[in-house]
Amino acid sequence: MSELPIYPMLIAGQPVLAATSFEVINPATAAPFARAAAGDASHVEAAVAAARAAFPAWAARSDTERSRLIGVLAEVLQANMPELMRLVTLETGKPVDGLNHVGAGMEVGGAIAWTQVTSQLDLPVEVIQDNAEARVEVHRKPLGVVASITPWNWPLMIAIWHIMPALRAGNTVVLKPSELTPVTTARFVELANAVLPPGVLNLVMGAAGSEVGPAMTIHPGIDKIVFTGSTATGRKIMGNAAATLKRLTLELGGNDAGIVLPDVEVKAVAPKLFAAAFHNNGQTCACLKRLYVHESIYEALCAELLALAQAVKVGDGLDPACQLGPIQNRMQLEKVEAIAEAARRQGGQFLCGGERLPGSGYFYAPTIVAGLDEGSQLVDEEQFGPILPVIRYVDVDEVVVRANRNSNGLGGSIWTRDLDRAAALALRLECGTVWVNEHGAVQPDAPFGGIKQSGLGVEFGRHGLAEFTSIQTIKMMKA
Ligand code: TXE
Repeated sequence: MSELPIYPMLIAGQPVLAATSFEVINPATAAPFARAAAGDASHVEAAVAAARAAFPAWAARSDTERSRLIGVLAEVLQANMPELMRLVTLETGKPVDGLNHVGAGMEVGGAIAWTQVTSQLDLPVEVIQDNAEARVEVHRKPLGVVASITPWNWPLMIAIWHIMPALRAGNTVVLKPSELTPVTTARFVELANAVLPPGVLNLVMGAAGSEVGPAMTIHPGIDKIVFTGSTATGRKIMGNAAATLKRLTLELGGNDAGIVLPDVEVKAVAPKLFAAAFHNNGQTCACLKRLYVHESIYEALCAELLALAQAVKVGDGLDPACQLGPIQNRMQLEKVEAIAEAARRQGGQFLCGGERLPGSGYFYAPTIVAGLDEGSQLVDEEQFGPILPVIRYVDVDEVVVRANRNSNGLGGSIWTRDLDRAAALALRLECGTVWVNEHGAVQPDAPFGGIKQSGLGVEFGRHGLAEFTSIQTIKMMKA
């Protein structure tokens, strides 16, 4: 029997083990470092029952009280930051600090910041009409039980993005982390349950291919699903949710284009572009994934990006000097390899990388590919890994059309010193967020979400909070 620690589920305030458990792999070594309880549909039943039982009292609490408790959760995260950061690095491979400071510290620090900001948000009653005849008020009410299903790239931060607005609005939650990264989430839910009433925040876990996720998406006791992950799984969830008309927020894949205009200072923008594409090894939904560069600066910018890729230190994230860790899992490593092979076949010129790095972990060299256009897999599909296509363009108006010719619509960016021109171009990009002279920087008070096949709805800020509520209109006739 393994001596690895087993992380339990948490249902109705109690730790729950299952008949079996599954291994959690450290991608820097490809060896297991922990196990997690392998739940099944019966655990989903129990967790939903607990969340339903806890819902009326939680919804009835005052806004001030819920806001206060969420503020306490931010303090709990802060107090346990070193332990949580270590767990993030062990299960995701993310370096402690990381390229451009995007690492485990940012993951836990971001979780704290989002919790603090969400604790301060509110959705006051809106008065539409108030005259001698009538008063019309619009109230925001919690939905009931929210199911959160999270991915492996930012497991703690994305769980926080889901949970905090759901709780703030008065819902109770059943959370299922990715089978690849359940540990930090399990530890956080344990800590949070010392603060929250039993049943308000429940955790179920399932091994790869388990029935847990699908059981949540069809359960009649769940009112809403908030999901971050692949477009393919998002479609399945939407299909399953149709039978009970569950509310949905889906944050799915992206294939974000960055468009670099000829007026930039190449040396100044190159490090920002490199970090936007390669932080967390490209495994972030809003990483820069297609880089369009004007022909007049194409060679110069490629040379700068190459120098940056050659200087970056890749290794075990526990080594504080490392800027990039391993790819998070074997499946993703193999997917990146397959995309690199396709890029080779399709005529891509590899400026660097294009191969695994030595060692037992899932390490892959930062890879830059020139000379490809739309019609190649690396440009058309989300790579979600450390391999960036740099695409030449001639005409700015034409490149906007090319960038938009993609089924994804999460983010995009324009790089120029001419902010008026950037503002006009931004409006023409078909995506949920446009950044100018940066890429991928989300913040807890600004809405973020995808259009087209990148998702449904938004997260963060008041717009995101509203998605965890239903509207009730009350019309009172005075005469
Ligand atoms: O994601 P899945 P995977 C992309 C990335 C990657 C691809 C596949 O391109 O290569 O997705 O990764 C749960 N009902 N992104 O397979 O399947 C699953 O257990 C309910 C982009 O890891 O989407 C996990 O908790 N739940 C992305 C979660 O869904 C189901 C981040 C995500 O897994 C389910 C991650 C089902 N039928 C990967 N099947 C981003 N946008 O940031 C799986 N799950």
